[in-house]
Amino acid sequence: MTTRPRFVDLPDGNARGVFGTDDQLGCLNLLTPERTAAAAALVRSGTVFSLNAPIFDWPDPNPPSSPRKTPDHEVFELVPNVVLDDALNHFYLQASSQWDGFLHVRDPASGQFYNGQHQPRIGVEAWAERGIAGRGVLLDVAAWATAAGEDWAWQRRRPVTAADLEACADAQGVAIGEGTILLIRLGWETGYRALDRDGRVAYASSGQHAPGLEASADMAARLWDWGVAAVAGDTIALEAKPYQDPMDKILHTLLLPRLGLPMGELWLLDALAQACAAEHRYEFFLTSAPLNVRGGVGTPANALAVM
Ligand code: UVW
Repeated sequence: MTTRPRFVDLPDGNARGVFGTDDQLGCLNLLTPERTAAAAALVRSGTVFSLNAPIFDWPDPNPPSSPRKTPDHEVFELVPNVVLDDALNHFYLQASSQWDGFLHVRDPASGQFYNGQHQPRIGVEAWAERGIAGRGVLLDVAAWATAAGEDWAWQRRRPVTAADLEACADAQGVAIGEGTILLIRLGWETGYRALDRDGRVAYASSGQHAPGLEASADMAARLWDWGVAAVAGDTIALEAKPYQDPMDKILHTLLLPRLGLPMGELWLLDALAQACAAEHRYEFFLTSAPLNVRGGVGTPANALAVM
């Protein structure tokens, strides 16, 4: 691969054409076969961490503003008394642990999806046909901030800056090189698990405040210049919620249509974070198999980390 431009050299922070005029993989192109092979060498104990929450009840309920219907799982007999079959009704691809695909957000300034795509033509099938595998790095921002004496709260808006990410990586002794799949733990899983049903309903109707990545050119620049191939976290939006900027300034816009950087949300990261802390090792082999849905806007992550 030829040298990528630095963020400062991208016109309007837009990477259109950097990976080819017809490209629909964006920063996933940084997961080269050489890097994936090197990442496989990170497997030592062979312990596998599934990073996927249940499809139907994480989070539950979805926010009242969401048009998502209540899902249900139908099991039926295909051959009486012998063969069962099943179906997921109201299966929302962006409920639960997921990737936001490039058709999730248009750039409000240009009306274009990633790489100048005007019409929603190619979706997550492009990622599914390729598959995602490479070096994962976890930044446990919640643990880092708490250790630094901050009063961290999983249900309070707290923008995490590029400088925070750098300091957290330094404290953990991990480098984020080109082709890293970056996981950001914000402590959301722990907090949400502890809520009872009434607490979850109250949280859903109160705007789902959460810490998350800062929506700024500085953050977009840090992720791009590091060479992050994809970035995911444990909260609902990955970026701090509620959004405070107009739609052309939210991180979703800066990353998806402009940089072609996949964003993952609602990933389960607690068990992996515990293992990383115990081993003082924050890098691992990571795989994700997006669903092959033609024109898919998002997809379950189907992500595994292997230590
Ligand atoms: C937006 O609301 C923009 O994104 P998501 O549904 O991924 O949080």
